[in-house]
Amino acid sequence: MTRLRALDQLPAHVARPGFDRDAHGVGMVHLGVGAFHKAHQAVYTDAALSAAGGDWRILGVNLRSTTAADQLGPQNGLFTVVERGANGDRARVIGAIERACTLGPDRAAVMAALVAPTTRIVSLTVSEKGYGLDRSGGGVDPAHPAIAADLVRPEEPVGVAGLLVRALVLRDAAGVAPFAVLSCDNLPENGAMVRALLTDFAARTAPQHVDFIANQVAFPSTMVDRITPASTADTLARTEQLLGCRDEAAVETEPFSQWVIEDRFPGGRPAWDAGGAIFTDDARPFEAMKLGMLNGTHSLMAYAGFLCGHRYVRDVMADHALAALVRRHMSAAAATLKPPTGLILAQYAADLAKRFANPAIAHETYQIAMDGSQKMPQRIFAPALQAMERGAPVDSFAFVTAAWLRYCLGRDDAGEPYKLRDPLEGEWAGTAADPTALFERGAQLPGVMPDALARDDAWRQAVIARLVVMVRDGMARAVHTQLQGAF
Ligand code: CS2
Repeated sequence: MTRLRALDQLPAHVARPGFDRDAHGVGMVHLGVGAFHKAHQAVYTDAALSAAGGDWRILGVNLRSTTAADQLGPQNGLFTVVERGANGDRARVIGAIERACTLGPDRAAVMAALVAPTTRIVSLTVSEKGYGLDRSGGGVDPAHPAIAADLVRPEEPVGVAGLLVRALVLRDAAGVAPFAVLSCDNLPENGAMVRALLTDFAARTAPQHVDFIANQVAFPSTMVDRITPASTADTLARTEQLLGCRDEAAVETEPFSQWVIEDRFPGGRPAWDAGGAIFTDDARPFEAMKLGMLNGTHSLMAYAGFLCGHRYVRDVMADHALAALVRRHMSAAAATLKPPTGLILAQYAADLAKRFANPAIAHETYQIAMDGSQKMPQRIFAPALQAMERGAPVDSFAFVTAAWLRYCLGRDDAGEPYKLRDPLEGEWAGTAADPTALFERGAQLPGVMPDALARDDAWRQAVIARLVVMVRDGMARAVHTQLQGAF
């Protein structure tokens, strides 16, 4: 089967870039070229290039994985996004990525792009755990493997903070204006977070450049949203049918997409609004809404759903008891929020329920369950604290917390073991299936459960009561007890 490589080989029904790829230079470097970047920022950038042009193509960089480079290399950077929804499947080939490479073998090219004056934005999707953040104090976690390595050898960085600081130091020394840093991960105030990270890393390795990084680099915060499961053999087979050729880099995603961005780009930016992006002065209300209502509910579906034997999110939505808890959780999260201007939270919740139930999207609960220790703080604990401060009920947050702790035992209700896939996986080794011990272990993980929750008696009792039923009678029983309000 021929491989995707050029646009003129595509059938007419496949959408394609509306710009001449060779006529546009690289203006962005993106760290973390995975399915989400390809289905989200790359699509918006493609629309921006089609509508308004500019030298805004993307150099994709992965720190360790060679997958994107291996898949996109033979395809001249082209790949397909298949949108799967009620109106069937729609394929669109994206041309915004010039090429993808891997830091190890391509270090010289990556550094050259990062210091080039033409690179005006560096965007990131490296996942919550990729940054090496100290979750309790802000700044860097010196125990994070990449941070530890880069503190010792800052001139040959292997991690996110080390690489960005190195590039900014070289720019400062050469008198080159900085690039804007755009974190596109599901972390609250992701711009401020990455600013604190880089400033702290610089204070430890290049103190004379701290001022440049803290005061001259723009760190706009952003909210990103598009449900994008990991690609599978089915994704590639489906794409092959639509394209008539083979695309090893194809991704599938839902029709919905949202991007809210703080408009602070001193060196300019692509016309992402052409693809539907919303520019704002303050992304925080959007981030809080999405983290609490979408991602928090996802975590509920992941832990409770996985342990009830549901492989996909859509199966969770077909389980009436769980679907009812999903709706309740969205309401509980909504009650902690100030709605972003122009949005109605009840409508947002109703739209989310439809998105979760999309029968064409095979989004694995096990995929979402990954890295719970990095996701729970902003998705569940922050809104739980808000609810507590307002005197609102915390029972839905306590239920998700109990489900996560139960999941961290690493075996399902039938005793089948699974891997947690969490950077703190080792902390759980040997934990007994004892509700109090599980709560204590979770409460003691560094930087995960805020003290104000961990030390609150009512919270502790609410979580432990749910764990008692989950451990003794299984997750399905706990779901019903929660639904009946019987805890
Ligand atoms: C999910 C997110 O895997 C997860 O943790 O909650 O990746 C989610 O699908 C996206 O944020 C949707 O925009």
